[in-house]
Amino acid sequence: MNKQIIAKLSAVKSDITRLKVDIIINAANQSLLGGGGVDGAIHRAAGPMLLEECRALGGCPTGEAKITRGFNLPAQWVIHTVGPIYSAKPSDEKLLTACYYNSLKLALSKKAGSIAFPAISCGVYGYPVDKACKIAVDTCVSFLEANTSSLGKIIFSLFSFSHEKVYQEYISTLQ
Ligand code: AR6
Repeated sequence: MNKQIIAKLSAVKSDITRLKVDIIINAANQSLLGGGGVDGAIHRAAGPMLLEECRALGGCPTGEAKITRGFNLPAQWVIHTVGPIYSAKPSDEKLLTACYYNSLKLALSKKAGSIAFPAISCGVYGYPVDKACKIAVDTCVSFLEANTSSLGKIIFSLFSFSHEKVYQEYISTLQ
């Protein structure tokens, strides 16, 4: 495993709405019109202009991603992606992988130096965090390997110490 790539990854217990990164990722729903969890927190912190910009996007299918400005957030951009509702079927993994891949592609198009992901689908959508963590980290590593020296750092912003531990332990197995 390429050490320089692993060094770009970190997992921290944090409120993603407070991170001073170029782009944060939102775990949204297909309407893109806000909701609870991290989606609600991002809309509250960004202010009402975010909802206005989201309204013009016309929703987003599961696994895809769309970008808006960050408005009052410290982050300049928000990438909204829609994770799968966990069903224990093989399609879950495909769709969650697509969320990370499509978000990373958009981040690359903005030449982002730093981006932060929440644990997409691991709240209301019920995805087991150990499975979701592996998909998140593996997809980011593959993307960085295929697009060397493109993106700067990738932060996994976790909302609990238990989730932080799952991510940190998995990342440490890669080194
Ligand atoms: N910063 C970082 N992570 C957070 C924050 C925060 N401020 N707030 C919550 N989390 P969820 P989902 C964590 O439910 O499962 C929404 O209503 C949270 O602890 O936000 O993809 C949408 O509109 C969990 O680990 O997203 C959709 O309807 C993770 O973020 C639906 O929920 C994701 O939990 C999407 O469900």
